[in-house]
Amino acid sequence: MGLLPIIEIPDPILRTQSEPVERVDRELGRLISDMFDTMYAAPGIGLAAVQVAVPRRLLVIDLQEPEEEGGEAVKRPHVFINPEILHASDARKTYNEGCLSIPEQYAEVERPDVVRIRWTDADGAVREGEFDGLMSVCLQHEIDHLNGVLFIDHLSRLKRDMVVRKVMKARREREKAAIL
Ligand code: GNR
Ligand code: NI
Repeated sequence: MGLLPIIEIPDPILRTQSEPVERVDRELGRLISDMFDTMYAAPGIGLAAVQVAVPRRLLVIDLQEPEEEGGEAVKRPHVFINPEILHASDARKTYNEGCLSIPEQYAEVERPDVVRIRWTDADGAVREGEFDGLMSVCLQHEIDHLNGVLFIDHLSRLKRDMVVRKVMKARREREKAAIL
C-alpha cells in the first residue's frame, strides 16, 4: 500500500506534457499499484500519473459503479499506458465533471460521446477498444491530463476563473483555520 500525494492547481506540473512510457517493467508495476491505492483512497474513479507528479503517459481507472447486490463495490481496475484517441464521435454528451487536482469543484463539460482508443496494457500488450458512457468521459478527462489539459479548460473563461478562485479561497480558509 503506497499513498502518493496528489498535486493540485495551480501547480505548473499539471500543465506539462507527459512523456511516453518506455518500458512496462517492475518499477512501472509499483507505480501503477501506488496509483490505484491513491485513487481508491481519495476516492476517485480515475488518476493520471502526472497528478502524482510523475509526467508519464499512464492512467488508471476504476468506475466502481455500485453492484446490484448492494454491499461492497466490486473493484474493476483498468490500466492505460500510452493511450491514443484513434477516433471520437461527432455526437457529444455533457457530464458533471470533477477532478482530484481541483478539489470540490464540479462543472458540466461537453465531450465526444464515444471514443476509440489504442493503448498498452499492464502486461505490455497493445490493445484497442471503443468506449462510451462514464468510461468514455473518464478516459478523455485522463488523456487531457497527459497533455496538460484540465476539465476547466473546456469551460468559458468566466466559469474557469470562478472555479480557480473558489479553490484558492477554500485553501486560504483551510490554512487560516489550521493556524488558529
Ligand atoms: O474522481 C473523478 N471523478 C470524475 C467525475 C467526472 C468526470 C471525471 C472524473 S475523473 C476524477 C478523478 C480525476 O481527477 N482524474 O483525473
Ligand atoms: Ni482529473
